[in-house]
Amino acid sequence: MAVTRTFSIIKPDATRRNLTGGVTKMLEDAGLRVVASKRIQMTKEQAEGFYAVHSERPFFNDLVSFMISGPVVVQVLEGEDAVKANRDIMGATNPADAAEGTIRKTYAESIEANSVHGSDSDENAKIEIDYFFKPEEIVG
Ligand code: IDP
Ligand code: MG
Repeated sequence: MAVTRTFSIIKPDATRRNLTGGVTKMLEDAGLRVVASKRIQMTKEQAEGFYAVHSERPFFNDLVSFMISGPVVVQVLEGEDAVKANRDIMGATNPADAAEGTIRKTYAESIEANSVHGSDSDENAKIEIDYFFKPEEIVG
């Protein structure tokens, strides 16, 4: 298995509840290393662009509003098969379906306010990392 990178967001419901450290600890305990991190307030345009793949979904406008409702922490994570490792520790999209010990089971408020984002493929990880980070901001 190769060491790869994935992209993570600690969402506004988690930053609001002072869970940046708690979420990051769970990521690190799962074997992922934070190689880039910044706390930002996303603009509406940034959030719409990031979630463009979901633009036809009924929850799109609410999702964009939620993602700009407070600061987020965008991160690049590195580790063995990072996309899968991150998805595994995140848990299912809906916290009601998420396994015990996952971030969403532990912290998420709802299917929308579910505390974390994680890339779903190596290809999308690269696109998402490039959307938020310059190469020199990533220090492995
Ligand atoms: P994922 O974050 O587990 O990859 P996606 O299907 O890619 O899930 O959805 C992106 C985000 O959109 C979710 O993390 C969640 O915040 C929101 N979302 C997904 N499905 C729903 C829904 O049915 N209602 C409200 N928000 C949703
Ligand atoms: Mg997704």
